[in-house]
Amino acid sequence: LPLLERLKQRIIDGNAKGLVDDLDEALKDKPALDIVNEDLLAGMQVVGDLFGSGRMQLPFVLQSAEVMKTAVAHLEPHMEKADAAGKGTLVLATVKGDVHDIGKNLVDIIVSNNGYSVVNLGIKQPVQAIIEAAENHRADAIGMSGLLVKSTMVMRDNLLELNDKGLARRYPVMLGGAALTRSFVEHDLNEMFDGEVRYAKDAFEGLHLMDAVMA
Ligand code: B1M
Repeated sequence: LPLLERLKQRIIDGNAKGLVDDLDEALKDKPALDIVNEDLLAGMQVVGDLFGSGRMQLPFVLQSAEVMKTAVAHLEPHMEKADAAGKGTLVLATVKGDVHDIGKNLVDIIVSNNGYSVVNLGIKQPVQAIIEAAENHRADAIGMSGLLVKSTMVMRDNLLELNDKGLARRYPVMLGGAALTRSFVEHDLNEMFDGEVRYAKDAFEGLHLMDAVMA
């Protein structure tokens, strides 16, 4: 297979052997971020489709995810970074009951490479931990990620908790993850939230939302 096709296939096959050499080769002609967005994510998309249709079993999905993580970790130092740090602080977490963190970690990379501090709490985070971190770090915004359909309800409950605690106006919230839609977040959820909640379709939109919050 040609190099970039091979990288995509490595994600699908969960095959890390020779991965680093291929990535280094690809970096000669293509920016690190484009390799992630165009080639590696295309592989992950196929994995999702195969898994969703019952043609791939979970252990293989896990292997693909591991290769994806290894690849992103290798590419990360090659990504462009803004000089100015300290533009603002984002507390970021995958919500309670959800282990998916590849997308969240991409958001961390993109947002922190562009001058923000990101407090990345990890996966399966209860709302109490998210609020505590936001208060302790004097966050400018809260970001929640979740890929499961049930996580969309957890996010809704988390927003209600922010309402109850009187913190909704203090923290703008951004939500991302494959099970969400823009209209669900910006219409349905916004309606019941006392503050402002926005949807980010990808990590770049997450960055733009941070820029808007700090403007
Ligand atoms: Co899971 N899984 N999984 N899985 N998994 C999905 C989400 C699923 C859609 C697959 C499918 O059926 N087609 C399905 C959910 C179905 C549903 O809820 N209706 C599913 C399922 C069912 C499950 C389990 C329940 C399976 C089981 O145990 N029987 C289980 C759940 C465990 C749990 O959470 N409690 C499970 C487990 C796993 C693995 C552990 C094997 C692995 C995760 C490994 C890891 O993350 N460390 C995994 C994977 C890899 C997937 C798929 C295949 C790929 C997800 C991914 O990493 N995509 C996924 C299929 C899919 O999404 N199509 C699937 C790449 C990533 C970059 O994209 O996270 O969407 P994404 O992030 C994007 C945007 O969404 C956005 O930016 C990123 C791009 O720039 N974004 C944000 C995300 N968060 C954001 C936050 C922001 C802003 C933007 O601001 C805060």
